Amino acid sequence: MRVAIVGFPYSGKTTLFAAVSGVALDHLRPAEETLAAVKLPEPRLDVLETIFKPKKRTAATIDFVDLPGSAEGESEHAGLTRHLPTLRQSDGLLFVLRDFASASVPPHQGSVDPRRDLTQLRDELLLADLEICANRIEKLEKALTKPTKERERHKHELNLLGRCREALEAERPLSRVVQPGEEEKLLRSFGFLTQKPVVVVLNVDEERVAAEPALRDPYAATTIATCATLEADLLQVDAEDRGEFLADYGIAALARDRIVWACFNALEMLCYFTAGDTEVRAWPIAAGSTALDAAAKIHSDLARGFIKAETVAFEDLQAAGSFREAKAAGTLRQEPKGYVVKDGDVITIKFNV
Ligand SMILES: Nc1nc2c(ncn2[C@@H]2O[C@H](COP(=O)(O)OP(=O)(O)O)[C@@H](O)[C@H]2O)c(=O)[nH]1
Ligand SMILES: [Mg+2]
Repeated sequence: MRVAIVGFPYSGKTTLFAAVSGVALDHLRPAEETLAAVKLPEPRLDVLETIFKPKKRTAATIDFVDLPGSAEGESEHAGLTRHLPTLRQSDGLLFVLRDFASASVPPHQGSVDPRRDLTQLRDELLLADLEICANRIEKLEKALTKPTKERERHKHELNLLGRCREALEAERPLSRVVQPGEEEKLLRSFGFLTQKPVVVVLNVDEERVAAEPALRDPYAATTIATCATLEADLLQVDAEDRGEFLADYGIAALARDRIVWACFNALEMLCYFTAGDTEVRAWPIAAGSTALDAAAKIHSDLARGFIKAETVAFEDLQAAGSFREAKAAGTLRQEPKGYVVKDGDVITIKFNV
């Protein structure tokens, strides 16, 4: 799973990337595409650690990508266009909107206006999708003038893309048009940008970090206000001393965890766990996945020889204190291949190969 950070120059993308990834800013090269695997903050793993006392703890991760800004003399539009392939290959987008004043850092188009920037950013993505859509429609129409074996399939695709084009022309992102399942699968190879889930970060002045975001993107899963420089600075402060600083700004915690979780949730993922005395581990999986999918994620042998999934909800395991006690309490269930995994399930796959 990969989330790409998108925004206009000097909106604070690289600073936010540092705050989210924990990579110190002076180690970053803003001129290069940078990727970091960020651990999903997971208090439930702490509890599993106390129960199982394992040798190893493995958190789920999401990859975040920071893109370089426009090159010298290159327009913002051209700079963004250059990165479109990376964006298309990402599963989600994190928009950074500038909402801080700074005499030394020039804002996009000469003024701080996050609402305008959001519209412009969305327009760029809509246009990029429209271009791909139109090109493909043209090809399909041409193909349909000849009798081919794929005629029915092409007609179907043309119909869907026609709807997509209509939506894009009306400035509606494809996430609002495309049905999950078959349609979504058909369009996946295009890497449409407006089909991707979005989390918006409003990068505000330090003085306003405690306030509710002054703007909400109706098409985004979540909008979070934070101050990227403050986040990045405070991350470098020892956790014990951090509380005092946070209190000075009127906030209880860094926004970092919320941002990472917002991205994870926007991607429609959930976590199940495996637990034992060698390892406790969180496994990210797409919502709607089955016990068999969960087994396959761990190892192909587990899927091949799948017998059953011994499953207990995290809360029930916590209350019971062990698998044995959960079994005695009747909260440990035997689930078949087709069982739809729930967030927080602690699963032991029984298998035979
Ligand atoms: N005052 C203030 N400055 C910021 C904030 N976020 C980023 N900056 C500054 O804005 C400049 C551009 O930030 P950077 O993260 O490189 O932006 P990018 O071009 O979007 O990657 C840097 O000098 C940052 O220190 C913020 O929240 N408040
Ligand atoms: Mg940057």
